[in-house]
Amino acid sequence: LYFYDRPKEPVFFPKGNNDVIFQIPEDYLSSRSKSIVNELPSRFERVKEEIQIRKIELPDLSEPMGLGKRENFSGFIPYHRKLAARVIEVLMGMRTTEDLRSAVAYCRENLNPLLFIYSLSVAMLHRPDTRNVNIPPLSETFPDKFIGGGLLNRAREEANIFQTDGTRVPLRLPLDYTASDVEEEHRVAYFREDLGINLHHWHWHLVYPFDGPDVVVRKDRRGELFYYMHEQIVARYNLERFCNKLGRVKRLQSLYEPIKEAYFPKLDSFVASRVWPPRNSNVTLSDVDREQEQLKFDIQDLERWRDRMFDAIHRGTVLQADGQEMQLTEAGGIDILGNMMEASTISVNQRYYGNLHNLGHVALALCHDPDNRHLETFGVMGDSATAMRDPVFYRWHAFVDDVFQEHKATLPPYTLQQLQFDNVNIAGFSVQTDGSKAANQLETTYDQNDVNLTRGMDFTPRGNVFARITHLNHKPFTYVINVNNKGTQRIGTVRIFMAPKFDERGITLLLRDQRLLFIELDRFTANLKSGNNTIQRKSTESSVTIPFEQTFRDLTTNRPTDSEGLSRFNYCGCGWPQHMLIPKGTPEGFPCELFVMISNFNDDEVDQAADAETCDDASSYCGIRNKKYPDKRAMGFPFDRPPRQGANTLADFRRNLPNMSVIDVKIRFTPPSNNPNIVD
Ligand code: CUO
Repeated sequence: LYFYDRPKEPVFFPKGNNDVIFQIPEDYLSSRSKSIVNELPSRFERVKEEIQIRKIELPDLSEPMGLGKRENFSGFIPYHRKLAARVIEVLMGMRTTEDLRSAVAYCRENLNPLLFIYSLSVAMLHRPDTRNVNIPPLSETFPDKFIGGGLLNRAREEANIFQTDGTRVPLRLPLDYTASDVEEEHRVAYFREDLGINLHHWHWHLVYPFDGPDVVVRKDRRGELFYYMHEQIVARYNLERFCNKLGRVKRLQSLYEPIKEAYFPKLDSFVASRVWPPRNSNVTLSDVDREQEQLKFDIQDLERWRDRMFDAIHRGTVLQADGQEMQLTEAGGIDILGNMMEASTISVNQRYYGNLHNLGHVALALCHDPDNRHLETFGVMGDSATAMRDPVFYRWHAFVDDVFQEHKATLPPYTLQQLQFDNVNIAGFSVQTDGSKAANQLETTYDQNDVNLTRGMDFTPRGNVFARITHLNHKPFTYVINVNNKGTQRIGTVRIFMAPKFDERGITLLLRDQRLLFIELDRFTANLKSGNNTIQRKSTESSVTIPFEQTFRDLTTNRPTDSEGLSRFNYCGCGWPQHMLIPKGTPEGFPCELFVMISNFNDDEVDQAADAETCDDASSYCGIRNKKYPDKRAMGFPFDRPPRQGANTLADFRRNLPNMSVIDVKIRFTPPSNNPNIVD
């Protein structure tokens, strides 16, 4: 984990607050390091621990070393992906942990720091000897990707200011710093720029990298999860938009039209030593031709790939590289399309179906300098850690989702038989916010919490520096579900979703549209004994989210560990942040419908070895580490397909299905002015 500390510095600099140093073989050092390593006696003064790095025979890494240390790195760029895949392959191939440590020391010293951290993280997540080690959140390693508004410069300037108890005053990051309210898109900036949401997205793409050895890329239903996780992001964004009197996000349909939405990220980039480039209003996309990143493609290529995907969807088959057709089946079609769209290296026929989603990110990220004439690097859309900040991310993913929905519309609607659970009736359903008198009311507000910047930045004198972040949050709540089981004891899967009741004009939503706005809140199994059952489930237990503490506290260093230094808890970094589970709502109470369904676990169960290695805090959007996705049904079931004939509304949909229930809920937002805990 010390390798994650201040990744821009030479590897032999002191690490952590304990001033640990690595003793590195001379041969591993870059020429720059060799010239200074012996001239820095001060680095030894405070040293408490030395870690010896053994020299080993290393495979050739000259290709990845070709990416300059001060250049930018993007997983969306095929050339960069190839470089990372090579590093991942080398790190995955190290036979022992000691060899791995040696290879990592070499890489850390000689590779571009962004490429290094990305590749190291993917390898750590996938190697049997390191996958239970919690990698530090990227916000600590590279706070510059998450915290803007000049706060990091202030942190440096104020590093000498201490309070009487010896700690530093946390630096407040204002909630509003990227635009003014003249820009209506800014109303949902609290969502787009949320630290936890961006960390989730970065982590998701680490768990599901585009390229690398098979064990890293080839995962159960990864294409489907690419579709589902991003579909949920768009749905969640639309809910936030409704709460802020904005219409649904418009898909980026025509790639030649000016893009109305501008974005000025105001993030400083430590590595490229410049700010992230902004995008003005009404910019159009251009063909990309940049030698630096070995990028050359036309906007027309994107359109051609899109048309070919639509063609495959309408024909129901895809063309494989060998010319054979492959069926887009009811169960597996979406997975094929997800891999094809993304595109990962397991795409069925990348030569023909191309690299639509990734290169869309790249075209958008480089629209300010498509031929590199200004020597500018890419914008936030080019990095999975920053892409969700930009309004155009959602327009692009609304387009991507539209392609998937075209496929979903070709599938037969679920029949009553597929939706029912014999003799299981939901007799009562409610939700109760802790400490609130009102029933079926969810309560949100802004909160403040701290993020430690010390791992990513060097401060003199030493000691923690915190950024105080203002973010949306909700009060914990509990679902109460009364279930009457007229049959024998059985197991059910409880599925909880929420959607707005009305559209942006205040008209009751038809299920055809509402189904695309349902956000998953939880999914869990429940034992149903014969007779009456009361199920109580807390919001903090959600299968969608990771615990709050994971976003805002440095768990990797403050957590009890076993004798090998491994975490005793099974937190996994991937997961929607708990504090963003519930949309913002409105002061008067934003009306939603809360839906619960219990399906027969016999139909949902997935065959898999019940070994101890799980990391399933947030399996709904992230799957389970090294295991199959834990639910056999299509992701998003029962709303992933258009409803059956005649089921125009949610009420029609659940008619004759007593294993479902719907209640009206309100999301009430308390503005920060009424919250004494918030200081701006
Ligand atoms: Cu996650 Cu477009 O895939 O960003």
